[in-house]
Amino acid sequence: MNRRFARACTPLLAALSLGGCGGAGGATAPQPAPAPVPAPETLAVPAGYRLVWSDEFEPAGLPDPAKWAYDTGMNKQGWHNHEQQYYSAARAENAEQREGKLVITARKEQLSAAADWGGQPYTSARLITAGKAEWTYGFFEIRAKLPCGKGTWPAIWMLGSQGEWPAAGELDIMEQVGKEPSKVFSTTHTSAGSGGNGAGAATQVGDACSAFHTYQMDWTPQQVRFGIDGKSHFVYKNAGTGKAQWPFDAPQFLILNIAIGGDLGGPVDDAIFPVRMEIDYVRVYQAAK
Ligand SMILES: [Ca+2]
Repeated sequence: MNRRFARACTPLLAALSLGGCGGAGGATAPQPAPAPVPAPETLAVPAGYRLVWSDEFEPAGLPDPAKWAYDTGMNKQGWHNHEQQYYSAARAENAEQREGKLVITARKEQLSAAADWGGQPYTSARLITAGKAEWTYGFFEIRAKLPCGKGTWPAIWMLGSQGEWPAAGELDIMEQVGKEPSKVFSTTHTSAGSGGNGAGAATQVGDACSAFHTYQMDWTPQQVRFGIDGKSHFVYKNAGTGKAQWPFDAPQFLILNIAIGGDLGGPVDDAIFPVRMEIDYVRVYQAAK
C-alpha cells in the first residue's frame, strides 16, 4: 500500500518527458489524425444498485475506527517518491470529523518525540479501509474539497488487497497536485501498465481546491469509468487478456491521504500550512443481489 511512485505517470509528466507514459511514440513519429472528442458521458449510480457502505463523517471527533485504520508503516524509513510527510494515527490535528466532514490536515511540524518519526518536517494522515472493508466492483462516490497550496498531493484511491503491487492493481479515483490545483487526475496501474506507464487522464476543475466536487468511479467486470460531478473523463476497459491487464476482479480497499512534496508534489511552499482536504462523504453502491 505504498506504491506512490506509481503515480509518476500522469499526463503532466508525460508532457514533460515525451513518450514517458507509453503509447505516445517518439518525437519523430507521424502525427495521427486527432480522434473525435466524444461527448462526456453521464455518470450516476446505476439502476438497481444499493448503498453497501458509507461514511458521512458524523459526529464531530476522530474518524470511525470501525471503518478506518491509519497507514503509518513507512514513517521511520520515509515514504515513497521522496515524500516529506509523517503520517500520524488517531490524531485530530491531522484527521478529524468536523461539521459533517472528514478533515485531513497537513501541518508544518516535527513530531520528533514519536518513536517512528523519520525526520519529516510535515505531518499528515493516510486513512485506509484495509482490514475493515474492501470491494470488488461497485459505484464509488466521494464528495471532497481539495487542499490549496504548492507542494500538496492529495489522493482518493484504491489498492488491491490480494497480492503485490502492481499485479494486484491500483485505481486512482482522484489525484491532484497543489502546484497545478485545477488539474485532477484519474489513473489505473496494473502489471501491464504501471508507474510511468499507468493509464489515465486529467480534467480541469477550476475550483477543485475551493469548492466541493463529486469524484466518482463505476467499476464493473467490463471496465472502470472515472468521473467528476456526473461526467465521465476516463475509461479503462477489460481487454479480456487476463490478470496483467485486468487485475480488477479482486477486492480493493480505499485510501484517503495528503502527501507533501516528493517527486510529483514538488517543491513545498511552507507558507501554505496548515492545508486541508475536506471530505463530505464516501458512498459505495453495488448491484443488489
Ligand atoms: Ca458529511
